[in-house]
Amino acid sequence: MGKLADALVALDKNAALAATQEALQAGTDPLALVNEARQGLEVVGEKYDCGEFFLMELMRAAQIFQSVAQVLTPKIVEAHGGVKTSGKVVIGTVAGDIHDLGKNIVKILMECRGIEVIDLGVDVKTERFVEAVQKHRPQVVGMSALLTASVSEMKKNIEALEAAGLRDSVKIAVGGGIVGEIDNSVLGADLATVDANEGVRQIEQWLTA
Ligand code: B12
Repeated sequence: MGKLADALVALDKNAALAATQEALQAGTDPLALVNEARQGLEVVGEKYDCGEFFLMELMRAAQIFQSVAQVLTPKIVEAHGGVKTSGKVVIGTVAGDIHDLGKNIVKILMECRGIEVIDLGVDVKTERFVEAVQKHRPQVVGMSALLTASVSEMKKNIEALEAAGLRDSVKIAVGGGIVGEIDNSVLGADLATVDANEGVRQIEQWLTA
């Protein structure tokens, strides 16, 4: 792991910000730093899982990530904002799940490339996804999920879109930690990824096809 990931695991905000600045000055792509920070948070999660860290530490790590993301946001816009794609995406973290750090990065990345993003926030119930698709008529629906329990919510949302006759009008992209641990054929999404850049590249292809 790099210095940024190490600093996150050490819950050291100053070291995380210093490592971020140092890497940016050395020309590192800001999205590579998001990935590195994500790796650090995975270790934080493992420490929480095995009882070495508690909720307090999880929250501290999330705060540090947010401070780092504040520094990275303008750099992401600078480095990845060149292309202008038109289209609309509805995105949200599924019901019962309040993790949004990853979703917010995906949102920034889409917005800086000209995509209109309707962000439903966190803990988004199935009906709200369906209503938003009916109201805004997006080409793409994005769902973020990090909890094991969220897998069934994603499935439920896709089935509800199908039942409402809306499934064929949208492409569905799912992301977030738990997505890396499941077989997408269970969900039937058009794309499942834990890489924001890959996700947004595919979404752009859909929007320009
Ligand atoms: C930070 C964190 C928190 C923070 C969240 C702050 C916030 N505003 O999001 C806080 C402290 C609030 C929190 C709370 C909880 N957490 Co938590 N948390 C984490 C942690 C450490 C990091 C998650 C994270 O933000 N990663 C960084 C981001 C950038 O990564 P990402 O979300 O994967 O996003 C990237 C990609 O996936 C992709 N992406 C994301 N979304 C989308 C969407 C689309 C469409 C696309 C294309 C791509 C995409 O792009 C992003 C950038 O590359 C994880 C550990 C882990 N392994 O993930 C645990 C973890 C997810 N949490 C866990 C748990 C258990 C909880 C709590 C239940 C704890 C508790 N007892 O209260 C609560 C849940 C509350 C709830 N109802 O949701 C468990 C989940 C276990 C499970 N499998 O169910 C984990 C895995 C920790 C662990 N190992 O035990 N948590």
